[in-house]
Amino acid sequence: MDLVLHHYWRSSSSWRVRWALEHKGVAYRGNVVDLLKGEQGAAEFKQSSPLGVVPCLVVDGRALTESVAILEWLEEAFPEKPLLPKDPWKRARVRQLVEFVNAGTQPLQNLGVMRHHSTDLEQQKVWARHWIVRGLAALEHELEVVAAEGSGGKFAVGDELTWVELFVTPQLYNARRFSVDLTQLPRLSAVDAAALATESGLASHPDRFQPSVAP
Ligand SMILES: N[C@@H](CCC(=O)N[C@@H](CS)C(=O)NCC(=O)O)C(=O)O
Repeated sequence: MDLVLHHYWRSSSSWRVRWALEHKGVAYRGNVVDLLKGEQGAAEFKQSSPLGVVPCLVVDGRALTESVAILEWLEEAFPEKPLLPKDPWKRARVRQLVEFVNAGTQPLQNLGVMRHHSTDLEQQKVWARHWIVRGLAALEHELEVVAAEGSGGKFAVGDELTWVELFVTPQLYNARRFSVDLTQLPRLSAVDAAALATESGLASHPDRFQPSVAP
């Protein structure tokens, strides 16, 4: 199977997919789409990713976008080292927390949305911070609910890495870029620390793909 991942080093949605591929030990070739240069808007790239966003995983010539759909496919095509718990209720919790980031936070602070909101860089940051603070507060609250019902553990849901960390840690990485105060988020911070201590978390980290340090 031939896998090509179109991604960008600092894109949080790209990190989710790099992380899942690393965790499962699935080999892929990477292709950088430079978001700051506007390469995501190129007509050729939009044939594969009509919204002009990364990530885009091309599987034997077939392009798949949307990180949740990609992670679902990876889970089914490569069931070894699962990133979803077995228990149906815990799986539902994972999907719920993922959507807090995927639908409720990241789309509101995406590059294209920030630029549409304002051309002023400071105004863009104020906008992004607002939605990130809102999303992270909701996540922190819900992690408490998950722990209280007995679904918690070393990671957000249970003692194994799940999709939650693949969404939460990149979102916290964004939060730091936008100077969001994380001191009131102890549960999220603990989940983040545990996630960043995993091999796959480090191997897929944006720092490793930064153009100046990338091999
Ligand atoms: N829901 C999409 C989000 C993709 C997305 O927003 N990607 C961002 C980077 S994290 C992007 O490519 N932005 C380019 C732009 O806004 O111009 C997914 O989960 O894959």
